[in-house]
Amino acid sequence: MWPRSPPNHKEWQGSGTTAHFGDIVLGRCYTYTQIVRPELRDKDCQKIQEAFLKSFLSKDPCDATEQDYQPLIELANQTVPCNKTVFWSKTKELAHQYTRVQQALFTLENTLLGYIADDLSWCGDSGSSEINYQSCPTRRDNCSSNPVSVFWNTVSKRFAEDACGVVHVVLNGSLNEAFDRRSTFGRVEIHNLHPKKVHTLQAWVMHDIGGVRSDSCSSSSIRDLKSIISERNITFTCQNNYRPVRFLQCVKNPEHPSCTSGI
Ligand code: N1C
Repeated sequence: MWPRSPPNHKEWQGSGTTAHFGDIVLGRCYTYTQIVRPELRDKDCQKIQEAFLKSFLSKDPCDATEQDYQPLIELANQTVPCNKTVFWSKTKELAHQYTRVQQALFTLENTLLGYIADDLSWCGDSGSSEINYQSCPTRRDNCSSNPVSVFWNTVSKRFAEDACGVVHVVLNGSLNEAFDRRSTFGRVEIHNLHPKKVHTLQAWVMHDIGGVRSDSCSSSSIRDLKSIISERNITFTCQNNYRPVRFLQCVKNPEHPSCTSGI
């Protein structure tokens, strides 16, 4: 009897596990703990790799849970200092460019777990202990509890719970809605900030240079965000085109009028 689908048959609609997944995880773990943040040099990258693999191997890839990732999260645990957390939504590249310059600031990908998993894909199968390099399930397979989505939901929740002081978010003001309740930021992170620890959320609404100014601090989507935050007894502030981040956008467009005169 053939135990599973034959090789090369694509079971799911999403791309499969990133080639060399295990090696990439181990390599990124060493890069981060030995070079990027040597204060974490005592982390056990072998154990972290093993815990990551165990979180999804031999399991139904449409039934991943927060618990699957608890051992990994505990091994990789790290403290982000107060006032240094940066969230983002639809502005990943810009937010990362900013934290690259402001090295004291942390997006989730500037923490060990986010750094290891960034842009990777992974899944297994309940009927085998192998990594599935052929295909992985997505929402299109009617499988929202897939290992990658559950991972980002779980670690985003934890990242928000751990935040303290003033926290920041970089939003995309060139979209129809800079704040989207369905995004990870809108669905998970803002609801998991602890009002006793986080006193202010500072939003930076950035417009693409030469793009449309669809949404700004005075728009309805940002009013929506403000009301959710205020109801949670956290102070909300908002700035359009926050200058330090605008300067990064201007590096690529130095002659644009918004970069040569006061912006
Ligand atoms: O849904 P989003 O953005 O609002 O999620 C971003 C938000 C950030 O503040 C992060 O802390 O949630 C966290 N986060 C990641 O760090 C992350 N890295 C990679 C959430 N998702 C992340 N990914 C992948 O990008 C993941 O597969 C998820 O579905 C997308 C979300 O990107 P988005 O819609 O721009």
